[in-house]
Amino acid sequence: MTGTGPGPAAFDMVIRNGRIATASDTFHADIGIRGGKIVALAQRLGPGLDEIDAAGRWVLPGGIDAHCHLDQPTGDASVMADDFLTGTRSAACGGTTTVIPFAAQQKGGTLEDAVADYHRRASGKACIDYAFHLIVADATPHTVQKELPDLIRRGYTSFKIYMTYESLKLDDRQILDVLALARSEGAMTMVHAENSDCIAWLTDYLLERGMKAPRYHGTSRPAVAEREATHRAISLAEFLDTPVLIVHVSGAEAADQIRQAQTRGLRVYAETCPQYLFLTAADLDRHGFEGAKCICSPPPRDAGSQQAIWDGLDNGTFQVFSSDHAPFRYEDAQGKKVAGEEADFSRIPNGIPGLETRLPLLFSEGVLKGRIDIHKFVALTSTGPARIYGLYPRKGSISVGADADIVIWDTGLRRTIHNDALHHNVDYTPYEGRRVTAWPAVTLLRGKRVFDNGAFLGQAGDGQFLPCEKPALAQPRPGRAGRSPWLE
Ligand code: DUC
Ligand code: ZN
Ligand code: ZN
Repeated sequence: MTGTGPGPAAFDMVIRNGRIATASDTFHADIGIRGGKIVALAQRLGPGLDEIDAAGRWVLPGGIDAHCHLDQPTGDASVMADDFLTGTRSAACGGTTTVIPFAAQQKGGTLEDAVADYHRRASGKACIDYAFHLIVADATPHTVQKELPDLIRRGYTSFKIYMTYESLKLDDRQILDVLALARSEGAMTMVHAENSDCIAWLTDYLLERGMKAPRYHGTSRPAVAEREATHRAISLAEFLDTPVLIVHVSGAEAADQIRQAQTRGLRVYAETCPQYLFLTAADLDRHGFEGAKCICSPPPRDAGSQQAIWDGLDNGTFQVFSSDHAPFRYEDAQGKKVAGEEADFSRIPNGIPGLETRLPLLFSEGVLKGRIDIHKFVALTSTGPARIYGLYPRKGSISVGADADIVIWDTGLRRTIHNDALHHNVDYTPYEGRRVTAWPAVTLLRGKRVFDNGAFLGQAGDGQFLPCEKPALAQPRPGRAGRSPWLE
């Protein structure tokens, strides 16, 4: 549609008549976009070269998927199905305009090499904007004291550490080294919290008794192992008086630890994901090997856990809702079947796809069913991650000066999720056959339509790398002198 008003167009694009929602407000206004930025918000703006009538629709900031794995080397014969082209294409079609995947250090390797490698994988391929978290898998003095400070200064201001997985995990002493560095540099530490030894012990126990099927993946990683590690991660962060963010929380046990810490005044943040709202252990018990499609860690749990996660989204325990997209094809010798269909659960790659379905699922089941309000939806899926990872207000905001990353939503739909309509490179979705009632009508990346009326319109290379600021939320809480006297 072209602007029809009098005089030369003042804007590259105007979105008219929409009902705009931010993390705090709802208002009706036109949005004027020039040079990829929001430059005006007002009742009746002049013409744009391009215009969209959003009457009767929600207009929200573009989604930020702050936890996804794209083209990440795995360390075994499996290969991730999505690279930066197919992954970001899929994200855009589901209303996401920024992704933050992981540049993962290999044990024995450097973070610098991981970052350089990851830029090569992303550059020229990404269709939406992207930043990188680091994964610190080898916390040597060189990595912690030299590489991390350098990289933080260059815009890599968050890093994930693991308490489980043989090739990735750090021990408590190493975790302290990383947390101390995060504190002194003002970076955000994300923790994968599961007790490694409990899982290894129980895995051996199950396999010795012939319990090999995919469903035993869930059995081998019980909630108590997640709860213990969550408690320990929080305690280590408290010991050093520094913020920490627990990723992919699966249920009440871990959520309770986080909530208690928050109530005690600690800067403990948390993320959860669609699989903990929409899947349970029963999905790992599908016929034959099919349960492998839903193997991820921590595993989906039960209906009570799902309710606890909904409660935590509503009551503020969680600040971030991400996909943890970790894509492996099912019918593929480099995917879920990398060790064959007879393989025991411990040899099945962990991870499920979810970049494209994250927002429609939460909008449908959360906002439209009254479990969370529209502001919470925006906070969890866009503004919260932007603030926590140092991208705000360029991202995660509908305000003058922000990037024009905007999603216009269709609601009241009756749509069934089918994998063949998705845009990732995975041959299944765990949500096959599930009904949704919301889907993006239009996704704009810096003012450009990348998804419109069911069609992907973006291009490889449209996405820009985003260096992140040091997040204010990663600062130790002021006024807590004396809590950790060993730091004075
Ligand atoms: N768990 C992770 O920690 N990362 C990727 C996939 C998964 O299931
Ligand atoms: Zn993880
Ligand atoms: Zn992950």
